[in-house]
Order: sequence, then C-alpha cells, then structure tokens
Amino acid sequence: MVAVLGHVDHGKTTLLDKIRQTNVVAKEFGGITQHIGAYQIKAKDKTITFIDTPGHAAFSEMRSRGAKVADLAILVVATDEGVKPQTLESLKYIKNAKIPYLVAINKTDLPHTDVKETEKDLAKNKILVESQGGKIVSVPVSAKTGKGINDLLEMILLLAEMEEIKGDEKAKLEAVVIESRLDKNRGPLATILIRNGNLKTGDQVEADGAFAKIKAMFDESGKSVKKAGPSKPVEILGFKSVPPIGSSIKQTEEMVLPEEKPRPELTKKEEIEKNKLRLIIKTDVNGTLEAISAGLPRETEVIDSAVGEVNESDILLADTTGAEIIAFNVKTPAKVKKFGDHRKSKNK
Ligand SMILES: Nc1nc2c(ncn2[C@@H]2O[C@H](COP(=O)(O)OP(=O)(O)OP(=O)(O)O)[C@@H](O)[C@H]2O)c(=O)[nH]1
Ligand SMILES: [Mg+2]
Repeated sequence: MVAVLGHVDHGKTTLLDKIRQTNVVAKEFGGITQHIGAYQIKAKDKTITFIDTPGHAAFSEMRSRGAKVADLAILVVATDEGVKPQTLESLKYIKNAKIPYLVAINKTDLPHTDVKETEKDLAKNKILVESQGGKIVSVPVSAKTGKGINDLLEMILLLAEMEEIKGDEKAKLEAVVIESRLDKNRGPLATILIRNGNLKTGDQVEADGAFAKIKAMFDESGKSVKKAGPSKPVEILGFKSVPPIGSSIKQTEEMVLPEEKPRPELTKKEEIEKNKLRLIIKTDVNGTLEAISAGLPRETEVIDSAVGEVNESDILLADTTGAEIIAFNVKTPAKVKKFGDHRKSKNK
C-alpha cells in the first residue's frame, strides 16, 4: 500500500489518474473511488494499492492517516514550486510512520523548470536524493504527459522488494477504516483497507464500538465481492452505526450492540453566551467532518456533529441551544426544511 503525499496542487491526483489510465485493471470507476481515493493497479504481475491524500493544510489528519496505513510513500514535489509547507508536513508523517519513501518530482513538462534545482531545494530541506549524495530515490515525472511513470512504478516495486513488503492473506485480520459515511438508502458505509488476513460476507466485525455483520462488500469499481484479502480497498455494508475513520477492524464472535451515545444536554436559552457561535455540523463523510471541525476558530462551540442529512432532531437541538446548522454536501429533506422555517418564524 502506497500513500501519495505532498503539498496542495503538486499533482498527486493527476499522477494517480495517469497511472490508472496506463496500467488499469479496473477500467471503469464507480462512485466510491472519488470518496476513498484508494486504487488498485497491476504492474508486472504485482498488485499495488495507492492511497491518495489531499494536500490542503486543513487535511493534516488525512495525511497523517494515509502515512500510517501505508507500507511506503511517494512524496510528490512539483518542480516549479519546490519544497512547500505541506511537503515538509507530509515528510514528518512519513518519518513518524517509519515507512520508506521515494520522491516524485512532478510537472517536469513545464517550461523553464530544472529538476536539478528541485533536488537542491530538497537537499536544503534535508531530503537527500541520490544525485545529491543521499539515499532517497527520486524520479522525475510528468503526470500530464505520462513521462517517467513507468520508472516510478519500477522503483516502487523495487523498494517494496527490498523492504520485503507483502500482505499475508492467512494472517490475523489487520484492517483499518479509511472513510465512512451514512448513505440515505444503504445506511452506514465504511471503506476499509486490509493489511493482513481477509474478510468475507457474513463475517462479524467491530470497529471502535461500531458493529457489523457484513452484508455486502464492493470493490473500487463498485462491483460486489464475497471475499477481500490484503491491500484491497473495499466498501462494507452492514454496520449498525458509522465507524470512525482511522479505527481498526477486529473480528468478533458475538454481536454486542453498543450503547446509544446520548445527545448533548440541552441548554436553556437564557444561558447562551452571546458572543460564542454555536454550531451543529452535518457532512457527507467523516473525513470532511474532521477537516471542518479542525479548522474552526476558538470562538465557536460545536454542539453536535455527525455524518448524515439534517433531521428534525437537529432542528430541535438548534432551537433550544441557539445553534446554527451547517450542512456540507448533504441534502436537507424538504419536510425538515419546512419544519426549520416553522420553528424560526415561531421564535421571531
Ligand atoms: N503541467 C503540468 N500540470 C500538472 C501536472 N500534474 C498536475 N498538474 C496540474 O496541477 C493542478 C493540480 O493537480 P492535482 O492533481 O489536483 O494536485 P493534487 O496534488 O492532487 O492537489 P490536492 O489534492 O488539492 O492537494 C491541476 O491543474 C493539474 O492539471 C504535470 O505533470 N504537469
Ligand atoms: Mg488531489
């Protein structure tokens, strides 16, 4: 499993798109690829799973997690910009995760750029690539033209071989939730990556208090699969509640239902601090929720946050606590909207 990390806009997603176009197993890509950002490809009879991560400053949790679940990393540095803050932050996570990495120097198709200069810039930041007397492999690439991508894949396979990285299907289950959400029709969904062992439909699992008897599993192209082994990204249907991202999945014998998390205490209106903005946050996926929550200023107070649509109980909670509801990438049913408008007009 290879995590792709780097500064915003340095070309991580474009690079993965190009890799998929030229080496694809799965030709068509269903809805879930956009969400999970994990793709499996075949190169020289070996399977590589790539994990895309966002480069924006707000998503440091996702970068950290990406590095943690991966076996090795590609640090993408655009040659026109060189080393930037999130390049260094990404490197910090790679080092914390103690995984080997290589550097892809991207956008080499741009005019007036010089790979040597980028390598010097990397050296200045203590990333010593081979041409600068160090040990880190660096590969000049262009995600736009595809130049250098085969070299990059070869170096990944070489590094994996040297580090003896491979998954064991027969080992004890080691799997992690990399994205989760509440689907309006299908209920809680979790996208997971298996490091070792395997999962089958019908298995009972637990992830940080969320239980599932696996009803169905889908691969990155949305195709239903009965069994999944190491490094396979799959979406699992059957969770009773939405499992937190980053949680590890354990097999359980018995289905113990977790206790319902109580809603926060309702505060009386007169107790509401005037200068503090209170919020109820609803988003489509947990990753977004995490990023929004991490980016809020101190003066805000989060009354409640969850994945899923805005519902009546959110409106009631907002009403009693004086909170604003922020919904990101989720629809608010007309019925609920009407209910909200009604409460609002009653309070005027
Ligand atoms: N000329 C050129 N442009 C590129 C190349 N790779 C990416 N780009 C462009 O750079 C911009 C950002 O590319 P993305 O792939 O979205 O970058 P990213 O690193 O995934 O960005 P975040 O996910 O936001 O961190 C897009 O406009 C791409 O078309 C390249 O090799 N050459
Ligand atoms: Mg991207």
